[in-house]
Amino acid sequence: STTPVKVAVTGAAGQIGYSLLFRIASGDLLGKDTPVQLQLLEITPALKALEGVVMELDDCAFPTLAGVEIGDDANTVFDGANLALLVGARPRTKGMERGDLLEANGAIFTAQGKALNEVAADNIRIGVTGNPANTNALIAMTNAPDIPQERFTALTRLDHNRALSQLAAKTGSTVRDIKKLTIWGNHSATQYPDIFHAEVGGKNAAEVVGDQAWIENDFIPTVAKRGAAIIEARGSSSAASAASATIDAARDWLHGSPAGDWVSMAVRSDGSYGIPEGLIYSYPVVTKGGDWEIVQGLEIDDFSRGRMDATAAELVEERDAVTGLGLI
Ligand code: NAX
Repeated sequence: STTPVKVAVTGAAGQIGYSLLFRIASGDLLGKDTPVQLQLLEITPALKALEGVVMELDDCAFPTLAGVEIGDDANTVFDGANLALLVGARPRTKGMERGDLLEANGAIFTAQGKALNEVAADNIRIGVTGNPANTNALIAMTNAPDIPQERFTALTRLDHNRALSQLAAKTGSTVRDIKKLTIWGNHSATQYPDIFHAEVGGKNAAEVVGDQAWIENDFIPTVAKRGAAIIEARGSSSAASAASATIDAARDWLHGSPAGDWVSMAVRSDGSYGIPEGLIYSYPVVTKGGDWEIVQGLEIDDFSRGRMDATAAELVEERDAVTGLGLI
C-alpha cells in the first residue's frame, strides 16, 4: 500500500531516539516498500534539538520516509497514529525517591494514555520502552479505556537479546542457533531470563550448558545487570541496543515471530502461569499480524517458580504504588 504508516515516537530527541528514528525511517521496522510517516513528541525545551534531528533525517534522503511532524502536544502528535513507541520518560535523578519517579512518570503516561485513547487510529499498537516500562504501560493502558488492552506492551526484548548473546557465547554457538528463550516478568533487576525451555542447535539449552551454578550466579545476573554494566563502560545508558530491541519487538509484533520460536514481550497477564491477572508481565509469546498469544503449557520447576513469583511480586508493589497515587 502507498498510504504511509504513521509511527509516533516519544522522547524523540533523546539518545534512544537518535538511533531509533533513523532505523524506522530507513525501513528496518516496516520494510523497504512501506512508506512511513514519523510523528515525534518531545517536551517543549527539547523541540529545538529535535528540529536538528529532523534536519538529519531530511539529509539521509530515505526513500521510505514520507514525512515528519514534531510537537509537544500528545493530542496533536498521536493523531491517527498506527503505532506508538513510548520511549520518553522521566529519568531518576539525584535525590529522587522511587515514589517520586513513579509519580513523575505517572503524569506522563496518564496523559499519553488519554491522548492515544482520543486520537490514535483504530488499529493502534503501543510499545513502551521508557522506564519503569511495565508499570508505565499499565498506567497508559488503564487511562485508555477504549483501546483494547492487548494493544499495550512493554519492552523486554533488549533483555531477551542480551540473554541470546550471553548464551551463544557460553555455548560456542551463534544467536541463530538459539530458540525459545524467555524473559519472565519485570524489565528490572528482578527479571528472570529462563533457558530451561530454550534450545541450542535443537538441544535443551540448560543441558547443553550443564552448569546450574553458571545459570544462577553468572548468566541471570549478567543479563539482569547488563544495563548498569553498559553505563559503567560507556558513561551513558544503552541506546543503540535499546533502539534495536524496540524495532525487533514492534516488527515481530506486526509481522510475526519466527516459525518454531517465540519472543519475550511484556503483555497484560490473563493469569497464565499463576501470575496475577492485569499485571504487564513479560511472557514467552508468539505474534502474528499485530496480535500475540502467550505460549502455554511450559513446565515450570521450583527454581523457575520462585524467580517468576519474585518478579511478579515487584510488579504488584509497583501497581499498588501507582494505585495509591491515584494514577490508575
Ligand atoms: P534520554 O534522557 O536520552 O531521552 C529521553 C527523552 O524523553 C528526552 O529527550 C526527554 O526530553 C524526553 N521526554 C521526557 N518527558 C517526555 C514527555 N512527557 N513527552 C515526550 N518526551 C519526553 O533517555 P534515553 O536514553 O533515550 O532512554 C529513554 C527511556 O528508555 C528511559 O526511561 C530509559 O530508562 C529507558 N530504557 C529502557 C530500556 C528497556 O529495555 N525497556 C533499555 C534502555 C533504556 O534504559
